[in-house]
Amino acid sequence: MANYEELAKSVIEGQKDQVLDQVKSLIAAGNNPLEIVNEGLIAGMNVVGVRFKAGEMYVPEVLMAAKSMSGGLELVKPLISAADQKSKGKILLGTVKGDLHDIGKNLVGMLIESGGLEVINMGVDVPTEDFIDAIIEHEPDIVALSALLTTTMPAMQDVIEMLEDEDLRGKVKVIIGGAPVSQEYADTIGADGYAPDAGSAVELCKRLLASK
Ligand code: B12
Repeated sequence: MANYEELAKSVIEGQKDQVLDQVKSLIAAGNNPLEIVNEGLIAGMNVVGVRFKAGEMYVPEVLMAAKSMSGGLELVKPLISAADQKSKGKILLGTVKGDLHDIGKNLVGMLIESGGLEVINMGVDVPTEDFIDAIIEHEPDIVALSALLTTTMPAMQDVIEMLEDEDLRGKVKVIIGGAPVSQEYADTIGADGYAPDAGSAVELCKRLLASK
């Protein structure tokens, strides 16, 4: 029988097939899908983050871990997304220009979806003007921007400034997140909100939707 600790270990080792088998067995055993994500998949990826930072893991290994985690997430996703629930709000989500990190963003998207909101995921390295075009096309309630690099954080400010230039700022709330981002930075660039993790991102979206 798989357990969360073993699942986290398989993520760290980048053993995708093992991760898939373990997630399937945890689901079959009736474990809570959110717990599988938080205590297995994310727990493993957190260790990867620490080891990568310490120079104990290298990019190819990190990518293998990331792919394993994403594979596991895909299996759990249908169980926690309330697809048949009527959407209570529309969220446009993307990683800003120059930034290829998407694990945390996808997790945020997945949990927001599971909270009954509609998510349009634009992917990674999204040019500022593409966000603006998509906001015009889809008219989301909230645009959620992710950045994992200090060098790409300013692209979040670019989106807000372009929204102001296009007279769209009043039409959409902007929230930001990602490891280097903070509430202080959100205040500095005039974003409507910041959340440190996927769980609080859902609460933040619901709070902003309620105040609309
Ligand atoms: C995995 C990873 C990669 C993978 C990305 C794979 C992928 N598909 O995403 C690869 C190998 C490609 C990669 C590449 C690079 N990386 Co990298 N990477 C990481 C690592 C180890 C983990 C990130 C991660 O997935 N964490 C797990 C998720 C679950 O957490 P998260 O992303 O923080 O997301 C959570 C919250 O932040 C929040 N959140 C995230 N987005 C949003 C959005 C909103 C709206 C909200 C509300 C909340 C929210 O909720 C999420 C879930 O709880 C981090 C280290 C770290 N500790 O963060 C480095 C790190 C981010 N990378 C770093 C660097 C330097 C790079 C490279 C430049 C390396 C290089 N020399 O090539 C390249 C840049 C490529 C590019 N242009 O983007 C640095 C950044 C340093 C800095 N301060 O700028 C870090 C911090 C590592 C380090 N300490 O040096 N990386």
